[in-house]
Amino acid sequence: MAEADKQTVGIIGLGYVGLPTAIGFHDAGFEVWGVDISERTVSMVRAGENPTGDPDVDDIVPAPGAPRWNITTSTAEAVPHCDVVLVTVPTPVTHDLKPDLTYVEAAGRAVFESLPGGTNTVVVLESTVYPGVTAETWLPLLDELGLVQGVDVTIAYCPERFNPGDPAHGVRSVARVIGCSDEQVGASLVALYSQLTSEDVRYVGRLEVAEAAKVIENVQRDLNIALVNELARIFPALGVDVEDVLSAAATKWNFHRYTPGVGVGGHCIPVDPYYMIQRAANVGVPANLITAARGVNRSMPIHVAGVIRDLLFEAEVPAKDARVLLMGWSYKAEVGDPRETPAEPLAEALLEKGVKVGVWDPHLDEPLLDGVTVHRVLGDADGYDLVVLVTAHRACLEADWASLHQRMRTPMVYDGRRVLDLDALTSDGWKTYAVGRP
Ligand code: SAJ
Repeated sequence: MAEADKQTVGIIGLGYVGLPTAIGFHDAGFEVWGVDISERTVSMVRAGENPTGDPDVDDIVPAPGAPRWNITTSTAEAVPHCDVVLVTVPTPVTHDLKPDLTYVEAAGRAVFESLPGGTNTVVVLESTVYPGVTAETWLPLLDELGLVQGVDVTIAYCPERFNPGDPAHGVRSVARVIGCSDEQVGASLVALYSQLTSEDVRYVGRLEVAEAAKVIENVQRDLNIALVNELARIFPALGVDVEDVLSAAATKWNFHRYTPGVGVGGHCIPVDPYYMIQRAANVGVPANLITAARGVNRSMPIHVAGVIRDLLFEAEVPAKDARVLLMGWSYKAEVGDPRETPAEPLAEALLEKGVKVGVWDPHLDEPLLDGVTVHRVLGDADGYDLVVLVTAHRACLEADWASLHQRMRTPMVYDGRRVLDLDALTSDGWKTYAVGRP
């Protein structure tokens, strides 16, 4: 492989992870070939625009005609130019919560079919998968295409560790781990990624070690969130606010503070545990704790819908006449990403009870769910009985709550993320409720 700083890097998939990665390598001085199957994505990126929902990417897409910046829909065009090809395609779960590896397979096939042969091009999977997927999915393709590892191609795994909406942890400032069966290629990838990020880059041995590290990073996060969500259902029944308990516990040096909420969304945390569950099932080892944590987190939107129904009943607002406004729809603050958002099952549960549901999310303007009224501006939302804070966007916290109060039919607010100043809202005349609060 050429010296790290003289290499040409290909990125397959220009989404939330791939585009910032392509930009990061371009900023680091590399020749970059970015590939996406979407004409819309390619034309927007070529025009210097940001096709992702992550506002941190808004102003960093290279301008049209920038040197060393080649964007195309054709893998076959890009790959022959590349010393290293990074694959950053989605790895969602199917409707029955099984890992969907079709994108990984299709992207791998397109790359391997485009290899010139004899160049030992390094192909790195960055998408989150369970241990064993890279080898199981890609090695059969090499055999099928008559490609020889170490001669035509070497495969590796370097999990993306990207936190949308968090500029402090962008691709140029996160630690990385690299798995590869060939130690020398592993070392060369350490040199390559060390020019992308200022943080630690480490060769960790086999593909499976790096694959597993990424999955359990997110499994651990899901378990920790599930714990506080379970506590958020226990402590109100004891007449205690869970936030008081967690804040007190967090004074201990090694207590990790998480926040209960209306649910766990996104394309990482609620998805990756199913990869671990599936892998454990493949080898006949139970993953009871990981499975139970998923159950707790998936139950939160339904739990909150039940609490809201009870609050409306206590306020003598009949469910069939009730109107509830969801503040926020995106799975996470400061990004416009509806994937796996708990807002959806929450809205569905309320609609099933006959409640009319509206939503205002300043980061999202696409139609969100049949039957939900979308307010482009908060000022259009009036006549509601209860507001649910679903996503802690700054715009939600800083909204004009006083004028919203005037427009409410019944001024009730439910803080689904424990980020509102409930005392201030109470003194402003709101009836305030929150997840985990008695
Ligand atoms: N959430 C809670 N309580 C918490 C933390 C999160 O309910 O205490 C909810 C969020 O509201 C959201 C979901 O969980 O709905 C996921 O939140 P997240 O902060 O984990 O955000 P993600 O999904 O963008 O996670 C990304 C991941 N990054 C990568 O996969 C590279 C994850 O591995 C990171 O740990 C996470 O960012 C982060 O913030 O560090």
